[in-house]
Amino acid sequence: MNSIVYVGLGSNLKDPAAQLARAVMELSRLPRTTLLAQSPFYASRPVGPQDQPDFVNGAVQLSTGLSPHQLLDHLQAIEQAHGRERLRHWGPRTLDLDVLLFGSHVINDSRLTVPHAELANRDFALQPLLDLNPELKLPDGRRIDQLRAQCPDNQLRKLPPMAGSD
Ligand code: A4P
Ligand code: MG
Repeated sequence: MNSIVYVGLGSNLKDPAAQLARAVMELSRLPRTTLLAQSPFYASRPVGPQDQPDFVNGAVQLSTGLSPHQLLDHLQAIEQAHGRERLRHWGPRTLDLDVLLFGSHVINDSRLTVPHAELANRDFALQPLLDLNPELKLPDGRRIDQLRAQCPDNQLRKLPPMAGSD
């Protein structure tokens, strides 16, 4: 049976909005997966080291028959194809793809923490989730809109839709 999954996208190098737009297309082509919806993109101040460019962030809602770890393998392959190098924790990156929510699964193993460990602290992840589903909740019942109201402010700015996207 398929699961409804939310994947967060982030980039702050090499034309970030274009990196995200390309990644959305690549996610829509994953095996056993359908792209259900795409959030607007937001510019945001970096969380972590400040000596790096602002980020562009967004999220997608997928329906997938992949397992969480199969999905992570695909996300990491897409990151690699975008020239991602793991240089510095929370440092600049051409593309970061995070599993924010995977149905109502709770996962804590060496490769995956789901819901994403920092989700509740990040407006640039919570706001796109709200855009996709205003009723969304964490597996423990906490509402995404309430977490959004309480989390630190990273000066989100909604970007205009990219030419050619809908
Ligand atoms: N991993 C564990 N759980 C997950 C998950 N739910 N989704 C593991 C994806 N991966 C998950 O990730 C390291 C490992 O996390 C992976 O090998 C996977 O097995 P990484 O992306 O290679 O490494 P990282 O940069 O050291 O850490 P991480 O945790 O991905 O960084 P974050 O938390 O994504 O933060 N500021 C703004 N405004 N916008 C941003 O998008 N992003 C970061 C990066 C920092 N500041 C930011 C933003
Ligand atoms: Mg990551």
